[in-house]
Amino acid sequence: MPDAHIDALVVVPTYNERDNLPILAQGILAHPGFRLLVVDDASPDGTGAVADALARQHAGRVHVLHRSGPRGLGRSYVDGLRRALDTGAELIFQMDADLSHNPEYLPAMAAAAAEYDVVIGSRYLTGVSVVNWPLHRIFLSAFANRYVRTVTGISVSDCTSGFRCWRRTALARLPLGSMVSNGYAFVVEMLFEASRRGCRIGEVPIIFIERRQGQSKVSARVLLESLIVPWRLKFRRR
Ligand SMILES: Nc1nc2c(ncn2[C@@H]2O[C@H](COP(=O)(O)OP(=O)(O)OP(=O)(O)O)[C@@H](O)[C@H]2O)c(=O)[nH]1
Ligand SMILES: [Mg+2]
Repeated sequence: MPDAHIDALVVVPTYNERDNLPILAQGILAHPGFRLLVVDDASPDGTGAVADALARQHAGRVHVLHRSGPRGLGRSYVDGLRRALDTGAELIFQMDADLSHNPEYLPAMAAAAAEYDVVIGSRYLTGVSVVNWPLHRIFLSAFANRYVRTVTGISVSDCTSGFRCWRRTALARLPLGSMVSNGYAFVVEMLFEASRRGCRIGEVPIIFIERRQGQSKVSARVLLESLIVPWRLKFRRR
């Protein structure tokens, strides 16, 4: 049964996701008690204007944060999560805009947050649940997870998943002002900080679908950062 008392805000960073965003928004807003915060990095394809139109159409349920200056997934999350905490939402979600993360999982993740401080939408809880990934991509992701777990000691089956639900109290304890990752490694850094603060980390199985439209933004630079950040975390002072 859907919980009528859910107060959740889903933070979605976007860069060139014009065609995906309206579909995602519809899926999120289908759940009572869920709001959406789009964090757009001045996308050249006009995603920001699409987000503004959604905000007008769904006043009070869709919000937009327009960023300027250096772009980045980590930077966008810092700004978006801070704004989310300011709104007073009880549950704060992170998810990708490219339809890889199905909004149908939102209620199950919210329900699990009754027992955990952070709930991860996990691809590796029951084998490997990814659709449309070539074999080399599966190996790369499996390697990345093992690498991060080994170096940092985080004991979660999917520590690189960007689909998460935070209790606001847990999120508020993270040092958002002193994170070192600008790109993709940011999700790992968040989990590391949560883990060493004693947050209870839960996982809910999801099936991950590879993006069908729009372009990946994974660059060599962001990949390199993902290799280095786990070591920085390991040797970071308490
Ligand atoms: N605001 C903002 N969002 C970004 C940036 N880079 C990526 N994103 C968003 O972050 C999410 C994940 O990016 P993707 O390009 O899908 O990365 P990925 O899922 O690892 O790669 P794919 O397999 O190609 O989908 C998407 O919603 C992107 O639009 C950025 O620099 N700024
Ligand atoms: Mg993606």
